[in-house]
Amino acid sequence: MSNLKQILINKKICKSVWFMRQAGRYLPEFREIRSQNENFINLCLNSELSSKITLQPIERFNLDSAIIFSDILMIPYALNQKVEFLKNHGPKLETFNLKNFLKNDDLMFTKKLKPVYKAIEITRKKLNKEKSLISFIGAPWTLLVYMIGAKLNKNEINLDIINKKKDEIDLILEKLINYLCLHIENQIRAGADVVQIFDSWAGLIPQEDLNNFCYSPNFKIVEFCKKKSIPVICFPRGIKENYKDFNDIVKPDGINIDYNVDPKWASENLKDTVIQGGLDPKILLLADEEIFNKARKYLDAFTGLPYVFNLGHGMLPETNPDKVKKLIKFYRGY
Ligand code: 1CP
Repeated sequence: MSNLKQILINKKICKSVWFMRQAGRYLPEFREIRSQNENFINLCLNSELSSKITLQPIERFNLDSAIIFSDILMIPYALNQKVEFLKNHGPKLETFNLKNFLKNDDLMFTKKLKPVYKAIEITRKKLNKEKSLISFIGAPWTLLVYMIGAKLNKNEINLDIINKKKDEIDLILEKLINYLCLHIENQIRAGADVVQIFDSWAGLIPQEDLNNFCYSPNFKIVEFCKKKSIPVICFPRGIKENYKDFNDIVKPDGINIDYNVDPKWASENLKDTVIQGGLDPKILLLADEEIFNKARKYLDAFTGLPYVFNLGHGMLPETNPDKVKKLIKFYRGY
């Protein structure tokens, strides 16, 4: 059993490190491949290349887990909503159409994502048995924000759209939960052994809607994973002190804290779960000693508890891979 799984399932206290967005943007070997593959969705659908990119950070840093190279927006793609990644702009989705959305079915969905599952199969064969292969999904709310075009900029959403379409949104979330559970099952069947749920825009949900849009959908997916004995890590980014309610209600095996959550507070308030991450990815842009000092703060706060070393959000594109290497060395020796 991989060490990540042992920590999540048996609450074993041992070292385990991987980084969100470890495969991609900041690695020169990724950029090389990316420069020859202009269409990002097609790159995610190229099983051989996707597997190769997944393994790049493992080869470079000998991390304990690999996360499959794909994207949360492969779900709207598989549900026949056109997705494009524009240079220096981010993702652009075709206008949402409920009728078209409801025409989808499980068989078509699985068929469109076959190359992702194939990439997992290829990667699992090449990856050392002691290492986890992490699969992931975007949480229903976070996907919805992209799908209905509610995202205004980095920190704001169009609440008018949300308020005007509440009934429709409940239906979309319900359907998404089913497809996401299917996607998890397919990924596990292909050889992944852990799943992480990215609720990247949970912090934008008004307090009174948290239950409906965040806790409840995450809970349903976690319940599904538990029924299938699939270890699951949740990442409800940006919900501040609501992390405690989230953890008490959703009860995932692991919870990734973001960099605004104080590690000491987390160690005292997030009970019966394995904590992962927290370190601000911006720290990796600083001098070595400053990086180590910040890392120490997390490692000290979680002494005697099962803890997975990771970041409080994805690695930044401007990160120098040598700094990553030094941080891993510091962690292994601490
Ligand atoms: O242009 C490029 O080269 C593409 C950059 C890129 C990469 C490398 C995107 C576009 N997605 C990815 C891969 C990716 N995305 C992984 C691969 C495995 C890894 O290395 O970790 C993962 C896990 C994701 C997850 C993802 N995609 C999230 C959740 C995590 C987070 O960062 O909050 C989100 C929100 C996305 C959407 C997305 N994908 C890409 C962009 C530019 C965006 C939009 C981000 C935004 O709206 O700000």
